[in-house]
Amino acid sequence: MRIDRIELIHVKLVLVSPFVTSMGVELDEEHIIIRVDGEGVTGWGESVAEGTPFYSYETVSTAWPVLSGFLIPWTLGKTFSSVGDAIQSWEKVRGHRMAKAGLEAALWDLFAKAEGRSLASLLGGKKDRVDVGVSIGIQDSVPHLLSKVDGYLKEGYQRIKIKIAPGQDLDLVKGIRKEFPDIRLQVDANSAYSLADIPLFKAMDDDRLILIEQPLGYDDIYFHSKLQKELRTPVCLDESIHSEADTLAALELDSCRIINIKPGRVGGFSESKKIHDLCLSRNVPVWCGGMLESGIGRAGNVALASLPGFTLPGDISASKKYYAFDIVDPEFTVNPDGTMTVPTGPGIGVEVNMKNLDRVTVTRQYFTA
Ligand code: OSB
Ligand code: MG
Repeated sequence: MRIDRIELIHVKLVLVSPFVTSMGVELDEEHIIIRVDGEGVTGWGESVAEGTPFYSYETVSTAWPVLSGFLIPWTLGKTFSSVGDAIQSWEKVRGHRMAKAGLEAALWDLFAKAEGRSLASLLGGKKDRVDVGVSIGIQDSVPHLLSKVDGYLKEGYQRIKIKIAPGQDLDLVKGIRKEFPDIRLQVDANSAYSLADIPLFKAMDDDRLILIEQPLGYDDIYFHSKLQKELRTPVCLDESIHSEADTLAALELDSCRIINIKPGRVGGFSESKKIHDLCLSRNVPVWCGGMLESGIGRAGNVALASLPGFTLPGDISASKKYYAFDIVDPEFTVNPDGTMTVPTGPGIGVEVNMKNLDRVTVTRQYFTA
């Protein structure tokens, strides 16, 4: 496959409601949509670097020059036999995994379409539907939170994840457990706590949480192992895991017993597969996290989650949970049984809606061989 043209599209998607976490309030989501053309086929990917360096050091304005100055020149005009072949030269760039993942995703879509196969099947997916959950931002009161939870359960979501932050944690968990004793529930702290909070987490240890996501430092593996030893509830790492090597270190140290795989955070589907395979070989459950993606990124997450080791519901929700309109047709919906159907068409299996893409575009730049 010869790569003839690559386009970067800076998009800004307005959320239907503010998303509040321990990191702050998000009103909209800026990402980079990446289009790759080769031999008459078009592939699409999404880089989940955001407008702000709060979840990750990467932003749209760091990913863009890494793509335009390094990854794109190393890819354009070249002929590759596979995605693995194309990304080999990128190892020279340290970090910048969200930049890499966006371009890699577009190449996966391109190769899958060229072979007339779905992305899910090319990645090694086995399921035709994936179990999905919802991530609920911090609400201003427990009654508000309970009504949100109730609404999402009625839509079919199989598990609820709530964001927590110091002072907005135990009351929320206890409040939900009182009203919904049996639902599948987990919490995400986005690194807002320290080991001084061990008593707080112990106080949740009887609430049958599936997991506690990223309670401590965003780059920490060691201190999470101290916390995990004090708890029966599994710790799950998100921010701290950037690679298969990080995953191995975390599992060897017993820093967590579950891994959240986000393809953007770990540098793409290739690294995601390695983490998945390692966890599967050690019977460690994984699930697919989300970064409030448009339908382009969401399609990739759904395909990845169809791999057999993804045994817990993902943060993969319906398009309408996030945005008034999606930039793909058809938009993603949740089945009444709390699953999402894995597209079977070539590549990502959904069509980019060019009119809607234009509506959310801030700037674009294209590169030709
Ligand atoms: O920590 O998982 C997270 C969104 C943006 C950045 C980080 C996180 C999240 C979410 C939302 O929790 C997941 C989603 O529904 O896309
Ligand atoms: Mg998280």
